[in-house]
Amino acid sequence: MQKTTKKALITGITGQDGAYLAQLLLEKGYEVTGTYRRTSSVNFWRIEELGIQAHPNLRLVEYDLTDLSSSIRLIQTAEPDEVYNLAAQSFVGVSFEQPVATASITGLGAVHLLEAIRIVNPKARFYQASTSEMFGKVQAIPQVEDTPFYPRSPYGVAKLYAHWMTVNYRESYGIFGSSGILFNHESPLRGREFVTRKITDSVAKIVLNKLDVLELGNLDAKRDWGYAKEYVEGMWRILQAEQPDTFILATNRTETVRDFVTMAFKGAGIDIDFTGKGEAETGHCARTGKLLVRISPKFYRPAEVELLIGDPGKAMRELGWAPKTTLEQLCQMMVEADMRRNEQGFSF
Ligand code: NDP
Ligand code: GDR
Repeated sequence: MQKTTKKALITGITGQDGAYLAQLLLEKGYEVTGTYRRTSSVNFWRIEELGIQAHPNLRLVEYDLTDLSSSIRLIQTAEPDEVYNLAAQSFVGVSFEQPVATASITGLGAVHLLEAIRIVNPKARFYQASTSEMFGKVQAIPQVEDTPFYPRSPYGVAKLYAHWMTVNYRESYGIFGSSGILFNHESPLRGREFVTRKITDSVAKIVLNKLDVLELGNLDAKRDWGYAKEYVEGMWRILQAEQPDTFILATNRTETVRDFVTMAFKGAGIDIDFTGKGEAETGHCARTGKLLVRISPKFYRPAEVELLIGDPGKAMRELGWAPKTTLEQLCQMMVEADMRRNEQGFSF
């Protein structure tokens, strides 16, 4: 592989995508500056698990996206050729509880970086982590780049603001600002509050007798789930394009949360039967009849995104990007990783 001498800045390196993207860019020869938040205890388990924490070309810096002057200093000191803005309050459920903080971090935060780029280093290329949540109450199936947006959560609204500001800086100032509208992507490094990882970690705990029952919210929601490691490669391709633009990354397959639960238990050798409807629905072991899944209203959201399915045709044609890992393979990979972690007595 031809090595580059470029410099990249990744905000949110402690998150799922930040860790995988850092790994990819380091492999390509980039000098990477990755930002993390000041917290009482550091949160480097993902970059440790990938074995890149002590990489000589990786520099970790403290940064809060809500602070404009820090954003300016960050662009000054990192001198990036490419900026990947992955930092966000990214949990949809929490955004209903913390709409103002979500607007500030997930929405305005992106503008702090765009302003810093405009003022300090207007040649830097900027990637904004946009989301299928902007389609929300979907206006077309499958969703494509020009499907009208209709966000259904404070998170989706904040991301839509950041998305349009990226387009606006592109059109107003000629900034190379691109936006990847990424559909859900998962991996063993996914945070445990998101539904796929919650399911695979709970399945592992149930098999190992560390948990009795998995409690979930809406099992009918349908998502287009892909593999995060492939999606960060798509992010990189988006910034290598000749022109700044907006691209969807998705698999064009949608399944319910219930399907993912069934798949995860199957991956651990357990067949599950569902009975009942709505809040009364339960899932039982097909062999023993033991209760394994029940519904808890606390996991329902005030407004739900019922169905997402994305058409990645534009990214396939123009960037040569394509998803490869099937949902079955992804789910199996996550179940096996969580079995291993729980057997070893730790699980992040
Ligand atoms: P994660 O939640 O795993 O990571 C988010 C990162 O943002 C973490 O490093 C977090 O730090 C950091 N962060 C949060 N608040 C701040 C702040 N105020 N200042 C600086 N950093 C902050 O998200 P993912 O890796 O899954 O997603 C990456 C991006 O892509 C996010 O913007 C997300 O909204 C977006 N996205 C994700 C999709 C997915 O399916 N994964 C799909 C579409 C878009 P800490 O570790 O300290 O919390
Ligand atoms: P999402 O992901 O909201 O799509 O946002 P999440 O995994 O949180 O929810 C997916 C669907 O599952 C339903 N659900 C539950 N969700 C959680 N978290 N916990 C539960 O117990 C549960 N039960 C049912 C939800 O209602 C929802 O319909 C993710 C994030 O990564 C965003 O940052 C990103 O932008 C989008 O994906 C694309």
